[in-house]
Amino acid sequence: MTSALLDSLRKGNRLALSRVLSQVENGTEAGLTALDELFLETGTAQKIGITGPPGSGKSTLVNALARELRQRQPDKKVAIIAVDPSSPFTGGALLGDRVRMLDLQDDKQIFIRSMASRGALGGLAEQTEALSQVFDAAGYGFILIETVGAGQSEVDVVNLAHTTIVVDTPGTGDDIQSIKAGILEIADILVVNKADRPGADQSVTHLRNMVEMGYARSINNGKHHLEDFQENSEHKTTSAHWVPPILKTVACEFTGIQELTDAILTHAAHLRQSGQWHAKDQAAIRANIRHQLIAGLLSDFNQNVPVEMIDSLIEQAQKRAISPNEAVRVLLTYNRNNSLESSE
Ligand SMILES: Nc1nc2c(ncn2[C@@H]2O[C@H](COP(=O)(O)OP(=O)(O)OP(=O)(O)O)[C@@H](O)[C@H]2O)c(=O)[nH]1
Ligand SMILES: [Mg+2]
Repeated sequence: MTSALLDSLRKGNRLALSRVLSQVENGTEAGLTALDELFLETGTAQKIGITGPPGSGKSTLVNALARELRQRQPDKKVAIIAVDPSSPFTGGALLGDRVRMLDLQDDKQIFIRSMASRGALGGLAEQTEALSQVFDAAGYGFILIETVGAGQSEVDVVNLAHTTIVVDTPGTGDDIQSIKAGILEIADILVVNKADRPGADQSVTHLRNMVEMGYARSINNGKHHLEDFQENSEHKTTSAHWVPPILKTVACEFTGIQELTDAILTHAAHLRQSGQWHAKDQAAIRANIRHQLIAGLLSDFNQNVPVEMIDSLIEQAQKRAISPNEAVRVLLTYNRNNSLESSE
């Protein structure tokens, strides 16, 4: 039955796709089996992460990009994943101001999916990756992933992308520095959206200075981004030869969208030519396995070891009756013995 569903998905049936996405998101047996099968058919889609502060116009941009990408490459389908951990409702329906992307619904080669839950596969990043795999196997050539740039989990989400777009707006003031400190490093393309507002050019200049400073710093440290990437395969970084372009857009008026699309396609070509497409792909798979393994081990541990035992050992260490090391050794030994017993 599942394989009939998957065949239907492969043939482009949207209902089948929707059902498989739900199965995967809910972590059902059927969903996990589907992923096992579908993963083998992935590896062609360009995953594009769009992150930035709340209300900066990410959805509007994604909306415009989806349209432009469809026009440029009509043979490719476009998937949109809106990662919204704060709201259980589609596209944050609680906020009336938000763009709901309804005007994309007439194009049957565009598929929009919201994702609010962490799901069975671990964190948001793993969940996003799982949905991406389904879209990739279903023949979607572009996968746009929108996430609010707020914390580490969002950074993890965009780390899975081939191309990361960081969106900002004019006049965010001095705090721009702190917002951008971590997030600039993951940007392949920087966008100053709402460029119809005053201060857009200053924001561009500011961002350019910061990008150049960051680039200089990475060279002064004797490290190129590429080396960072190889050293720490879990972290996606921009390449040694890719300097992130900084673009102005007015997403709601479709201004600057062509240039942004150019940058996205150029970045993909750059990744392929430099071998980084492959490297990123391999690194993402490694990271995915590691994260799931850690989550799985932790879950096994929590099943094997009573929480009272953990609490009691913590308490003893807090009283300095035993060392933290010893507490951990006792717990790991207990876990090991217990899992041996249960598997016998
Ligand atoms: N003036 C102006 N308004 C814009 C522009 N782009 C988007 N907006 C408006 O900004 C508001 C927020 O846009 P969204 O696309 O929902 O922003 P978002 O970043 O997706 O918001 P969250 O998902 O809630 O973080 C909407 O009212 C948009 O119409 C722009 O370029 N200029
Ligand atoms: Mg949005």
